[in-house]
Amino acid sequence: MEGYDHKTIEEKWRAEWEKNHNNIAKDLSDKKKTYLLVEFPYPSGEGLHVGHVRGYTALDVVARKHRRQNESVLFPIGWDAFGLPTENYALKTGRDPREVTKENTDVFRGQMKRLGLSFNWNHEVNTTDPAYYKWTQWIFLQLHKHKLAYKAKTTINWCPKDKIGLANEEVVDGCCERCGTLVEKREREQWMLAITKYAKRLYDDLDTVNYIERAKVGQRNWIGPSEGAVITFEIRSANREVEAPIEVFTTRPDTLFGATYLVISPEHPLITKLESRIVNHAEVQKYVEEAKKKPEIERTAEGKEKTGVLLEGIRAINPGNKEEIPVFIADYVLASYGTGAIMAVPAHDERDFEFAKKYELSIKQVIAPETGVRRENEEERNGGVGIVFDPARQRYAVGRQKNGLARLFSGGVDDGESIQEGTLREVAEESGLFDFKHVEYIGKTYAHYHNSLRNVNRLAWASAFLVILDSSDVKEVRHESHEDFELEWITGKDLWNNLVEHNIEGSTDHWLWFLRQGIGRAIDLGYDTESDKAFFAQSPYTGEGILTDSGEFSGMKSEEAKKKITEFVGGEMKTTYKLRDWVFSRQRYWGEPIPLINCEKCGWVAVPEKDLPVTLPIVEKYQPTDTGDSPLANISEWVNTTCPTCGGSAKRETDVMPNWAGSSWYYLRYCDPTNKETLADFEKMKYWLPVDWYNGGMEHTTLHLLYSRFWHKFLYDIKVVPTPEPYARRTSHGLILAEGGEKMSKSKGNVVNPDDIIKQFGADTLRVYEMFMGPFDQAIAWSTDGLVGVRRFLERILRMSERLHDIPLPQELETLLNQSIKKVGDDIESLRMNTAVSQLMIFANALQKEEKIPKEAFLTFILLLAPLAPFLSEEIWQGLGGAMSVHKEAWPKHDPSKLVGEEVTIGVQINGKIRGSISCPAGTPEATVLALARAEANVEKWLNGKDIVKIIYIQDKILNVVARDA
Ligand code: ANZ
Ligand code: ZN
Repeated sequence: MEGYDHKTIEEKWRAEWEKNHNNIAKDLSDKKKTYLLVEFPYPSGEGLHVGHVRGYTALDVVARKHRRQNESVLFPIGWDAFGLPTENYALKTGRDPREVTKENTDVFRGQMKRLGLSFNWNHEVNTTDPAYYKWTQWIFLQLHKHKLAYKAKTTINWCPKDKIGLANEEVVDGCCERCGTLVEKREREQWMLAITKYAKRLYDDLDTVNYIERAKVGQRNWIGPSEGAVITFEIRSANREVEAPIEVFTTRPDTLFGATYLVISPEHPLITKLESRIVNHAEVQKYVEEAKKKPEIERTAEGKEKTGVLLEGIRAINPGNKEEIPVFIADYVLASYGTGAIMAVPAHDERDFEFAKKYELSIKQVIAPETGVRRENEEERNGGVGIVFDPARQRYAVGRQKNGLARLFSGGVDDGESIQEGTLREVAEESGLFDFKHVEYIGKTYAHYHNSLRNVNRLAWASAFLVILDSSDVKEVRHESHEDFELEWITGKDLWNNLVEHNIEGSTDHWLWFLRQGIGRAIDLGYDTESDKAFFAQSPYTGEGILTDSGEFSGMKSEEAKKKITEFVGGEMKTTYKLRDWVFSRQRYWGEPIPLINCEKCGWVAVPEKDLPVTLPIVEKYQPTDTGDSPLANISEWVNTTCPTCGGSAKRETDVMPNWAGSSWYYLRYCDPTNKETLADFEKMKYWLPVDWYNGGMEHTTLHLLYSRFWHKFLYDIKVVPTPEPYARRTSHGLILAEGGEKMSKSKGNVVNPDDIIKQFGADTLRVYEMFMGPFDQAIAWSTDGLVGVRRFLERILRMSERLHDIPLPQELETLLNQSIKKVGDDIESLRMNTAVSQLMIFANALQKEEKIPKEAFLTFILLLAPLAPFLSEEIWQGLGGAMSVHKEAWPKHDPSKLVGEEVTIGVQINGKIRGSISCPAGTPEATVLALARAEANVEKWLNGKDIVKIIYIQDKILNVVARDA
């Protein structure tokens, strides 16, 4: 470490910059603006962690570069300071959370400055500052005014330990996200925000923004649009009177004719409405009570045994075929989705199938899978096949052809026969078997195949029957001339394997489908005791296909039938969303008070805007209440107030806002953090918005982004903000794991504290190391070796600065210099910080090899290094006579005519397959080649979301990547 006294260097320049180098973002300047945003931290008692440093440093590098491109840059920071840990800590120690927050933010601020983060400190905000949350409350009042905030009785997730209502997203696997306690259900009046009213726009407008794909996917899934139909079923009671109808939501209206029962959720209002008609009401009521206690995920969990109760005394009419069908309640149907009621189609839906099996309800196939591939000159016909089983032998009867194929006995239908009659006749003629004990229809397919005996292509409506033999006696066999096969007995699995072997272009797909179902049924009936139960199981066909048994719609493609059937029954096509309204109440102290007053006469009345903010009362002591009310409920001087409308006595709302509130709009306040008249001046917002680049953790890409986009769109609608979207671009950094790859956690004692690293190695080393450690969007393990390597690199740079000569740039360095300018610049813009650093290392190595290091080139190197290692760069720059400051020097420009050295083409293999190739200068290092390869969509497609296990790079020739699912 000798020679590189990072402590002195960093302290000196930090003080110097504070004096002369304050980053002041100039509003409304003529310059091009760039608004760079990082997620503001929750100022916990633990201080910054190295994960913060990764995201903040990256955008700090970007900010420093853009300032030097003569742009007006806004790069603000602040504190998302309401929240449970502070509240709990304050509760435990009996201290005021304001004081605790102040201490914590002071620590964070100091750390950020030591890191050399060039935030615009004059734009700092704090969500717990009444001058800030005045406007959070103001936005809430606008939402309330526009009927987007409403109070509703909901079952909430209740954490009995934290005594707090949790939003769905704060419940992880049925437990409280914070403390891990099993979450209970409670009924409560809660303030809700109607985010669902914005579902479509939040979904559609994702097409207009540049977010990393994972963020878009996360949001799309969370919003979860589902296209379907709402269809009304008439309800009749026992005396055939018509009762209130039931509306169902279905994504498969094409399966209507297969709806053999209805299911309504236990919370459905119809249960109360029809109380007098439901004969077994007591039993039903008991089921309802139990269902209410269960969390949603448990109710809908896959593989969980379905339960339900038949509503005796009422029936529904299927509007497709007018058949009367039973109605159940079952907890697998959720009240909060669609219409809270479904038409059950057990032949085509997994959950309905399971339920129907259990309660022995009828299962009716109405969609036939289309199997095989379409061929030329297909002959159409209807036919049936028999899956013929002899229980005594435990074998299936097949016809063994000369070519080795085992075929099922099958044939066409003659005039006047039903399919079943025709099939059984063919079975008897072809096999000689006749002594049938049990015959059952299995299903239908629409099959393209080649009949090898007749050598014709066929398109057939094929039906399958399970035929159980009473005896295997045979009568005379009547083969037609082309039919050349022998009766043979074979196990189910052998038959399956034989058909698979001869399955050319899906020719036997329909038979395979029949076998699964038919043998599954034989097992169910107890006849086949040897076949593999798990393998041959009846299952619903959930795909698309051709309609069958559906009246006039039979023969239609399911896709087309969706609309047609919906129209036919007077239903309505509708998109439903998984997104739920946002539960906005928290029963806590340390949050923004909800600015509403409840008056007995006037109801809920908004606090007049002039009276904002409604500040949190300062109290000696506050405790969560046992009733589940907020601690504020105990502070009567605060709670009791007068009604703004009638002047009568009234009470304040004691719930506070959730953590998400302050962070939903902080980027607006940054534009104008001290404005007293409005949340931010419109002209200033017009200048700065939208945020050009927002970086934050992967874990916030769904909810936080969605919530703030919702508020933003609302504010846009009421003309408070100038743009329809808040963030033009969103990137995310991956986690930093502990050395060895585990998650960092206090309990494991493997947390790396940035303060320690700064002390021992310096902030510059920490910054450059975190940028160099790996691809920015991926999780990466901390490595002390890597850190030490970076420190040595910086030491070398310092030593090189003592060996400079005023000599012209040698020819061979010219290309590298221009390439480095271009590459470092490009990489910073695309957040490939690791390859930017490796390019700097290559450049430095080349300079170092020169006997005399050319000063000009070295200074250019320092200009490129400056955003990454701001302290050391300043030290060297000024030491060499540069002006104050290196951070005000123009960003270097490359000469495009001097870029090309020798170019090579490198093949990219992923898991042994060539997936693309890239061109780059000869000698490009592995990390850069990998980054370039990943920039190719075709390559990235195979790596996206995967972990890279191994890289083998043959210089200038081929890059081999071994990856596996993360
Ligand atoms: C009949 C049907 C037939 C269905 C079929 C599916 C397959 P997604 O895709 O997730 O939106 N459903 C509707 N409301 C429900 C509720 N409140 N609770 C539980 N299930 C509900 O799912 C839509 C499908 O889930 C709907 O389409 C409905 O079942 C069921 F072959 O209707 B379907
Ligand atoms: Zn009143």
